[in-house]
Amino acid sequence: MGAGCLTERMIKGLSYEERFVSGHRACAGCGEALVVRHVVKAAGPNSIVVMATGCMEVVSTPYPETSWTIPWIHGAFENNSAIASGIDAALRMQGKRDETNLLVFGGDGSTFDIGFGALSGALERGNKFTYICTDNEAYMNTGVQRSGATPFLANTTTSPVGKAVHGKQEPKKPLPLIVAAHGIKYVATCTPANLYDLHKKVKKALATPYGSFIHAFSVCPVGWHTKSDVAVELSRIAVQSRVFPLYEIEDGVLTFTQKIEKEKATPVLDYLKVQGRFKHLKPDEVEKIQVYVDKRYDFLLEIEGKKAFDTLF
Ligand SMILES: Cc1ncc(C[n+]2csc(CCOP(=O)(O)OP(=O)(O)O)c2C)c(N)n1
Ligand SMILES: [Mg+2]
Repeated sequence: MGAGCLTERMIKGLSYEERFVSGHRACAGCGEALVVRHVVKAAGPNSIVVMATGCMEVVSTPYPETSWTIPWIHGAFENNSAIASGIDAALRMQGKRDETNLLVFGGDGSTFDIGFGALSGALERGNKFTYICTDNEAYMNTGVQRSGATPFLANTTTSPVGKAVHGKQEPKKPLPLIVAAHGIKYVATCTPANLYDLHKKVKKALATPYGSFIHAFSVCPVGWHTKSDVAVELSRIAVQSRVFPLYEIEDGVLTFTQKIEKEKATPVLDYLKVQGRFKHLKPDEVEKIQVYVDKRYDFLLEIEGKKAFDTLF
């Protein structure tokens, strides 16, 4: 590694220290593991991780081994955020709240669906932690079942492609916006292709009083039926095609951190065509997805720069 590279990393504050270390059993090319690794890298040493059931929990803690060099606790889907609320309260009692980062990880199944009640309650109560949803758009650990995060028309084992049904019939739940509507001060999206952006957002989230939320795009080569070397490139295409917009919502105001003009956007087809979960799509279905992606992006453009969400704290 050249000195120039080292200098750039140091200037931008990217550390070499690992807290989610190698030797875990994530599949080759797992985007979710990349996100987890960088989030805890950005967080720093005084961090506690609460992690729901899912791929990341399973691959990183096969008893008696662990890939974690910082305190880590496993929560069920339903009580992940409740455990974090308890740790938040305990840290306050101990007078250690300000010096400790509390990170909560959940997959999309955990966050969009099963653990949403506990997350919503904790946000409403004003508990302080940074929740990171690693979204690989299905229940991957149990064999690729659809979740509230699975995109429209994607093939999963419970939204299969047949004559009557052509993949998932429902659109993806707009979770970051639903979370922002709780009135918390910081919500952001990130991908592992935009590392400095990811690091900056994690640091901002952790500095936020009360709850904060990060939605992380997490490629799954197994469930998405892609090659195992595409996680970073596909994350980049997701942003460029406006499938996964990069933004922050600070104090209720949305700002794009990378705005993609319609004329310069990559066609959504470029994003879909490298993934086997979309290989059944007919041209009119691709067009439907394109229209849908544009509509969702237009909505974000409409609320950009405005106080679109009340902040309660
Ligand atoms: C209440 C409950 N229902 C179902 C399961 C079985 N289960 C274990 S892991 C998993 C999938 C988790 O999906 P997600 O949260 O998206 O994480 P991923 O594995 O995709 O990273 C499921 C359904 C469980 N452990 N608890
Ligand atoms: Mg998942």
